[in-house]
Amino acid sequence: MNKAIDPAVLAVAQEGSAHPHAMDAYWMPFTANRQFKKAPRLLAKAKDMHFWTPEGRQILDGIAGLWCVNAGHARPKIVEAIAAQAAELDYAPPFNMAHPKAFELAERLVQLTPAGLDKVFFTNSGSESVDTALKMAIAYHRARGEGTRTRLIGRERGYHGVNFGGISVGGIVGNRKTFGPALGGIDHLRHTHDLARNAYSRGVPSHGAELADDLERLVALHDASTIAAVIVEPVAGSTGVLLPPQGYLERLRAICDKHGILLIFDEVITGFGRLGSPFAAQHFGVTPDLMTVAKGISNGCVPMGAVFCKREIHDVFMTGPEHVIEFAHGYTYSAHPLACAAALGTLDTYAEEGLLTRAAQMAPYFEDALHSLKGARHVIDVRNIGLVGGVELESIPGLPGKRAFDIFLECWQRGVLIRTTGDTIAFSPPLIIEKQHVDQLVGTLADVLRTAA
Ligand code: PXG
Repeated sequence: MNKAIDPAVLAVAQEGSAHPHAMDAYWMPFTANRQFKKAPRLLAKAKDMHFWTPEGRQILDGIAGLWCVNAGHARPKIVEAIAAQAAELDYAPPFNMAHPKAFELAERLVQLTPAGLDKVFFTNSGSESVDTALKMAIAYHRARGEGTRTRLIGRERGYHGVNFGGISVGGIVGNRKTFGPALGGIDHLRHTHDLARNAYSRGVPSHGAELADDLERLVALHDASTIAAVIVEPVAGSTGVLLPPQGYLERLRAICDKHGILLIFDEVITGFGRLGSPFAAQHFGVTPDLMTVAKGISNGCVPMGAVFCKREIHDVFMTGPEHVIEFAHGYTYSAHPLACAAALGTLDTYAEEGLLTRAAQMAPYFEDALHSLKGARHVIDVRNIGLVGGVELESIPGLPGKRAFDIFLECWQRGVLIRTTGDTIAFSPPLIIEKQHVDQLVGTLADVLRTAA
């Protein structure tokens, strides 16, 4: 049937672009769309520690984009690598085929991981890495003859992305409210956030290692023979910068070992230098069996994620007939050439500038600056580790999240980009940050808090 063509559509088709200010079509992710479109915050350009708006206003990036631009914006090695790759080999199918940079990147990556984590499977996001790791864990147990081990254990207040596996092991009440029960056969450890005992800890808090014993409770309830894996963020980022109590991760590791349960660290935020070591596993001296990453692997420039696993886990899959696909999983864009090029440029930049350990040098200054906010209006806790900071505010009764979001808007007006989660303000700046940037980030927040409702 012929439909009359809308003249506006025709104009777009002929001119090749929509009206530059049209905002109707784009349904924005994790955004209050109607509020945003009434007062848009647009970013037009970025370099090193800064964004610029289309009007040319400079914004200091206090959150590395979204916890991902660890080397800072528009770094030359990365930009050049992506451009050259796009011209040379834009795409290569990753199933039954490969391109050289995928192997080169994998070899480079496993030199950075804790000893033993020397196999890597590529994905395109943190959410995909999480679902990949969960599937790998279940398939591993089945391949070694323990097919009853299918249960997955997450933790309250955990964030593991937005896919069905990730929201199932995650501990976000809104996901269960909105999207239904998701996967069955899941249980959760208690979260470790304890303001009464641990407020204003510098670095990891002293109290709460015993919360790892919650895993023993779940083993007693479900039996170890039904449990495949436990997944936790070594430091929970997007649910409010929650640090592991001293000794907690060690205890979790020991209980997993005792019961043959795989331990998965979700290092999507903590990976690639955020805490001052390449990975949180090294920072805490606890090695998981599987480790999920994304974000900083490619400096946020081209989407990429990965799952690292122990050689023993990988090898269990490599036992059947050689012509059979060992792990029936993967994505059209796994090890995409542009992502591999971006990641190689990123690793070069990290290495040349010592960025994977730079957070350790900057941490004391960052910690002192953040803790100067103790006593500021509305502040009820300050948390920090490496180059991650959390400033928790007392909520406005009945309006959770509103106080922090209003402060986010005011900081934006004053040229500083922060992130809020509930009523916690999060900092996670590019690892190239200098002291004067720390002063500006914390100073702006201190000024805004003075007059905040
Ligand atoms: N695991 C963890 C620990 C994450 O932090 C994901 C998985 C999912 O990654 P993708 O690439 O699928 O988004 C994340 C993502 C925030 C915020 O506001 C944090 C994330 C994503 C969006 C917002 O702190 N982390």
